[in-house]
Amino acid sequence: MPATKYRFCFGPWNISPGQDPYGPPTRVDRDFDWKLAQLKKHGFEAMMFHDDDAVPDIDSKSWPQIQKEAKALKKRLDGEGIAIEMVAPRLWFAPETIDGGYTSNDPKHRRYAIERSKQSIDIANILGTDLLVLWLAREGTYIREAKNGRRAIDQLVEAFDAMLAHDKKIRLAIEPKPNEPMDHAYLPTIGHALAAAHLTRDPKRVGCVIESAHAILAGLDPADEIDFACAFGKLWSLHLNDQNGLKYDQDRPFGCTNLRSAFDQVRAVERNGYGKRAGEFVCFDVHPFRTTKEEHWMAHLTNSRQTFLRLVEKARSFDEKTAAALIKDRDYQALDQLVIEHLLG
Ligand code: XUL
Ligand code: MN
Repeated sequence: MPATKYRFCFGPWNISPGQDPYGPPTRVDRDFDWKLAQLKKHGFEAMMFHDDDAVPDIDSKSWPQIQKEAKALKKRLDGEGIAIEMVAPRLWFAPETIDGGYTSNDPKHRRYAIERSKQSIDIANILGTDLLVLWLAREGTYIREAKNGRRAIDQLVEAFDAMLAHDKKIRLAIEPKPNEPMDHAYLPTIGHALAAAHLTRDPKRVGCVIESAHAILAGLDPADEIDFACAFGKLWSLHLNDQNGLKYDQDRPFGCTNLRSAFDQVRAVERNGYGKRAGEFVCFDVHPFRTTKEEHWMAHLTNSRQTFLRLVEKARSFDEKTAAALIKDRDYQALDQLVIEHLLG
């Protein structure tokens, strides 16, 4: 089988200006044109979009206006030869989503979340992608007594069903994350996401996005999550990054904290053939360190891409024969060192 020729992707939010909960931006934000030019210049071929990345201030605009702006964006990206990887409804900013989207305790707000998701599907259609990513940011609780966990699953499935019914071709890719902004999320792992998929009206069209940091936050191995999702044919997007332990979501450059885990993720990607099918991109959901100067603003993305490609070489040149012999001999001590020497070498 020919080797995968990987294609890379990021979202406009990944060129972030450096704000955190404790301080303002440290770089003057750049406009979309600049971000797009950077994407092309640095060897990326696709962009991810939240609905309001595609159409800013979306809630203040009419559908004809949204449609017009989405069509203009599509024309622009086609002209530049850039693919649109996915659209994701941003259901965590608006006042209507303070208590969650699909699982808000207020029925008006649940309706808002579903309507906004259907609108995102219509935008995805205009932009030419059949992938709707659902990061279920506020679908959880600060205190568990605030919501009924059983009802929350029913509400999530009801919302997924409404989206699947709205469009016969759309595929929903759930991006689980166990915590942040919530104390606990209702679909914290890939296993939960794929189990929930089976409660929907069309399980074939409900899959997932794996983000390395989110898996680590759940105490899981991102490489195992990749293998698990691929066993179901459900890995529909991939957000590679890194995370140093169980703390706030760090979105570090790929390989920054744990190069060996990054190597294992690349091996999992390679053995499952992710990246071979049309529309499959390696996305980096990474952010620059707050200290980053404007002239180094793309380094977290270009470094992640470079590390990924270097690790592809490492995965392809790994001494599989020796590894297999050591596995047969149950000499995992030597296997461990084989990996370490290979990564150091
Ligand atoms: C949040 C996160 C999001 C999604 C898209 O942690 O990863 O940026 O990838 O909504
Ligand atoms: Mn992500």
